[in-house]
Amino acid sequence: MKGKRFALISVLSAALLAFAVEPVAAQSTSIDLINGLNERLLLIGVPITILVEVILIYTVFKFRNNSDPKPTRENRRLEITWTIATAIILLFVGVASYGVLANPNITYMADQEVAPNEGDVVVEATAFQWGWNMTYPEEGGFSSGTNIVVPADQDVYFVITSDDVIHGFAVPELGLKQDAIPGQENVIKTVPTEPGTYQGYCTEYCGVSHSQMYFTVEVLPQDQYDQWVQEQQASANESSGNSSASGNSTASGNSSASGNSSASLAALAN
Ligand SMILES: [Cu+2]
Repeated sequence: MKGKRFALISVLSAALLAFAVEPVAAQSTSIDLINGLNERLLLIGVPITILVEVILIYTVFKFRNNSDPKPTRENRRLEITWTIATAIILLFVGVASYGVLANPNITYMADQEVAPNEGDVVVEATAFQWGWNMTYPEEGGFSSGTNIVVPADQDVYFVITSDDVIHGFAVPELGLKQDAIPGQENVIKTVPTEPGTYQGYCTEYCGVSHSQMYFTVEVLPQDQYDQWVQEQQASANESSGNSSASGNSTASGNSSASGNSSASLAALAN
């Protein structure tokens, strides 16, 4: 009797400990959805585990000296009960999982009503062997290398593709993961909620320097983000201005100079 009580108490306290762990503030809507689903599934998974383990331990102790075991007889009521209980549990798991999987912050589909609006941030992440090139097509197309900068509390879209082989785009802390496939643009969407710097990396083995394919996602308050974009655009224009100047110095003629200036005007207009 004492052993049984001890086993029960230790199983229950382990379950309590698992639930008492302080939940971390969500860093994005995507990771919030994933963690929420995980918690709901644990809420049914843990009690079932405890029930099964308690019955198992109880049975092993209770019948350990039984030299004449008898088979279980049919028990219709018990069978109906566990069939219905299992159906209800599976239904709950299915509905809860589908609710998260169908959310555009988890699975983005282009034909959904959710689409990038004016002012939404779009980052194009292009993978190659072995690195990343992050560009901002809505902001004039400047590249920020391997560092993504996005504003907090705003819809952010990542357009993920590859120049050569299949790579993987993953930022676990923000709940982001998507394949980078050559010739294909995969879009994921999220709303980062917590300013900070998050580590991203390639999750598809792609060759000898696969392990070097790191990138970062920096989440900034809106005003700091706007300032960063302006700085990037200014330095992009500066460098294109320099290249046109060097073009002039080669004395290839006035036509190339005017061509350059109209090109940079078009870039500004965009
Ligand atoms: Cu890779």
